[in-house]
Amino acid sequence: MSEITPAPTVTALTIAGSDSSGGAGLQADLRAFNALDIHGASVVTLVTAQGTRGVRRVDPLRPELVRAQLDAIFDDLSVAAIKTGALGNAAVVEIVADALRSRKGVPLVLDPVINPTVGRTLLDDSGFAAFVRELLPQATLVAPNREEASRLAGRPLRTAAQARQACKAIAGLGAKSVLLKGGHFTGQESVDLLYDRGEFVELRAARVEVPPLHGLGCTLSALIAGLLARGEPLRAAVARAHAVLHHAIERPRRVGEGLALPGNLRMAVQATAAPDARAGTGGEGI
Ligand code: PXL
Repeated sequence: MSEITPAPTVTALTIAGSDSSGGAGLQADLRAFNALDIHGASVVTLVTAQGTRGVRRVDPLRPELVRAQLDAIFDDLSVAAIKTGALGNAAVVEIVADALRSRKGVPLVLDPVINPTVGRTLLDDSGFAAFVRELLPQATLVAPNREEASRLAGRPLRTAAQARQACKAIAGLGAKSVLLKGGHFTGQESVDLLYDRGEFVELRAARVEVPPLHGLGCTLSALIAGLLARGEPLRAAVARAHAVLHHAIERPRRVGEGLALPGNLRMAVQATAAPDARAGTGGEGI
């Protein structure tokens, strides 16, 4: 009997917290990688206890255990892109930053998770300082929401002009590009603002009447990391991830009494594929 030799599979890595409800965190990241048909590896940084009504408890893992997971992956798997989510504290941030310093060519997407929509903090103050000092300078892209951008830039963020200034300030901290997500602003449209190599690109979407959703930031940054792993250029990856997420936002799902979730991502990937790719038979559609 002849054995089938599997082809090497594109692999992305998430370094993030576990969300027991399955909506955000590494569970959302792995779902996004899977929707793009790439393999997902995961380094768990912390464990949350939460349903859809908020985070009840957060326990960071022992730093040695985070390091052991990173070593096990980097000793063996070929990782084509990395994203980080909730990191918990400075000890974990430093271990992650250390491991990533020896993987300089690999695209790195940072979701600077600090506070969940409801519940306890996911990055303490010294962890935030370590994040700015050690991880931001390594980032291909950092994708803050309004509150995170305001904290990173050290100033309030109300107007469009302030949003642009904040992007520049955050790039000044060392990130190659910045995606300021518009979901937490108000207005008829949600505008995500990408600042990349000195230029701004606006990604606009009609604000849709949906219940408050959970896991959007994780999903977006994981989609971007996944597309970068597939070799997409940054701006194309951000635009495609934005379109995929928007499709899923328009089809929310309820799994509990609290926050709802974006809809099926695999369907969103297929529905937003270029028309010629959709017509093809391979089902690639990326
Ligand atoms: O959405 C940010 C986030 C990231 N990671 C984990 C979370 C949350 C929000 O609840 O629980 C583990």
